[in-house]
Amino acid sequence: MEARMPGQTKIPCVMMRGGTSKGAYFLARDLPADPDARDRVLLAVMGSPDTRQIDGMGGAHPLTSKVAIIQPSERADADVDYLFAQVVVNEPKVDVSPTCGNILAGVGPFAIEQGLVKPAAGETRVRIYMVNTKSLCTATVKTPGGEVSYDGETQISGVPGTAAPILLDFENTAGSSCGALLPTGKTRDVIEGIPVTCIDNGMPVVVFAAKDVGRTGSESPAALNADAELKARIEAIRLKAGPLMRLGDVAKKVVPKMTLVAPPREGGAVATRTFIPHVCHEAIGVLGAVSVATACVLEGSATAGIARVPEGAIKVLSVEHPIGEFTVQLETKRGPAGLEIARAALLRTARRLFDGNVLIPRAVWNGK
Ligand code: NQM
Repeated sequence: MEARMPGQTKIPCVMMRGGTSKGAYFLARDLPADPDARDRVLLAVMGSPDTRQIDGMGGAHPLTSKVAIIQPSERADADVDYLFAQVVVNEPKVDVSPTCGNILAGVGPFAIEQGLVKPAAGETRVRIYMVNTKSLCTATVKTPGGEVSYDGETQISGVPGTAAPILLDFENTAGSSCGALLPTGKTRDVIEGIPVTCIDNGMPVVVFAAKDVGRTGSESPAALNADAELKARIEAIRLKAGPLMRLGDVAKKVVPKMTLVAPPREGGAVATRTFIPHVCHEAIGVLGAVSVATACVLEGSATAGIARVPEGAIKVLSVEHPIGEFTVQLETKRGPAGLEIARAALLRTARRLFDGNVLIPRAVWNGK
């Protein structure tokens, strides 16, 4: 429970790096139960709305303005429930429509260290119910001697050094937010004159060829962020794609994400540049990468003639992005409606960075 400070309410909080993102992790019981009050508190935690988030903990970028809310699960197939919240940097908005696979990487260690999951000797499997998308992930966390270990030899693009691997194993992510893997019913649509694949294998993404919008797909995120003409064009496609993807009006939502694809340059399966959705990602999101990799394996998608797809039922695809690559393993099978994705697995790392309390001005929440 929260304690009082003169003029402020104190909330237990852990800051973690999860994959290539960073955020505040809370136990659900420490936050207001009412969603409106909770969102006001989360805006105050991060210091939004403000481009610099100077009066809060946020890092002034979508990838460092994220929140995980964890509680023991009442489901038989899960240990903990994980609700993700994207705190928008420069608007008074908190979006719980998507999940986040990077912040997810910290959920297993957090659940063990907060005593919600009993660690095993060696490694501990934490079954996580992702509340936003109503889907399941099993995280395997290194726990030598029954304690979370963050040390290890796994390197992921976008994070300096190496750390202990956290295996994320996703089941049935197809249609997580949109109700179907291909929510428009087609592998390829044309929106605003551009051939696109609207796909949701854990994250709603609109995939289209960089060359179709007059770009190479090798531009830097800084160049793309400065490209007002491209951003306006992408937003026009996104606003039309939202209702077609059964997401309704997406003007105030952070989904779908928008991914430009180009032929691989580093020996991978495909090169990408992803808008999330108004800022270009320095890398690519976890479930964003799973959805893009899935588009690559579907015949006739917007990646046809661009992506290099390996043979076999288990496909390992290296999704190239501005600062490296993201390896996704997809287990495919033939179903009545064509190729289906049974499972997606990938490796991330995480680290507990700070363990303490955040302080919320009394005017925002008086702790009741
Ligand atoms: O797609 C960024 C990130 C993400 C989300 C975004 C993510 C995912 O890099 O699962 O990880 O797409 O907004 O954290």
